[in-house]
Amino acid sequence: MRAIQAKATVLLMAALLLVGCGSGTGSPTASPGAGTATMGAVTPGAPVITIKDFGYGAPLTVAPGTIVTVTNMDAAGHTVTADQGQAFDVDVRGSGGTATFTAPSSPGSYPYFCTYHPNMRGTLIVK
Ligand SMILES: [Cu+2]
Repeated sequence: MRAIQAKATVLLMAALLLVGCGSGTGSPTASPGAGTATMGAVTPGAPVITIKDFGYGAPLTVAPGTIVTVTNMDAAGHTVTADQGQAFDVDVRGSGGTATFTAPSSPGSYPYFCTYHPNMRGTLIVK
């Protein structure tokens, strides 16, 4: 009888340990998730143009005067240069380089290109 009870106790403790480990692994995973959600709420204020494979991606729509961050995932350097006027013009180093510029204050559609690779074209929409 005692041997069976001891076994049962060991099994119970093992089960508790497993549960403890399970919840221990679960909660740290949940906490960063909540943190990411909080950061996600901040992200809309910091729009990003990601340059990849010599492309700017889909047109980005921002409010007038917004600070736009440009991230360049290519090895080559690129620029984000407005077609007209000097609305914006930034040089972004390759391999994860970043730069920021301020979106124009007047609403409109602002096509831009890369001065190194003029076939690269994108559009910033301000409204
Ligand atoms: Cu380029």
